[in-house]
Amino acid sequence: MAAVYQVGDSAGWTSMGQVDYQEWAASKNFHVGDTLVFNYNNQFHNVKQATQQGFEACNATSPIATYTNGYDTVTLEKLGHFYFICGYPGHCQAGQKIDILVSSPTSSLSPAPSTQTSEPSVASSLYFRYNLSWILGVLLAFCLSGFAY
Ligand SMILES: [Cu+2]
Repeated sequence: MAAVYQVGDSAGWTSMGQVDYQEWAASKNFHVGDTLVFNYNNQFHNVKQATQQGFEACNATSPIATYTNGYDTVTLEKLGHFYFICGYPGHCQAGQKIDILVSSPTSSLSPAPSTQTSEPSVASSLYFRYNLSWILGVLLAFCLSGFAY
């Protein structure tokens, strides 16, 4: 299933320092076919897809692609790193840069078995509790009927 991610969530694509884009990217699992949305005021920002060198040096002079609409969608069409920086002076240096790592779906499958194994144990404990209350109910009924006679 392809996902759509708004970069920086509600803060969007900004240089004001509210968003740690490395932390934001690290909290996600990006896959081929997912879409990034860069939401920003295009009077103050833009989006430049950069090389690794351009990303590290905050150099936007030879971008792979440039987006300036203010509501730009970028589809992650292949595995590997996608580097984006803001081309306005000082913004990349202020932290308006993001390294998106697109990984293969197999790497995201490893955490899945742990959640699957935890679910039946919850279900069985609920089943056990239900059974226990039923047994207690029967015992109580026996006691009460014993008193009645
Ligand atoms: Cu900017």
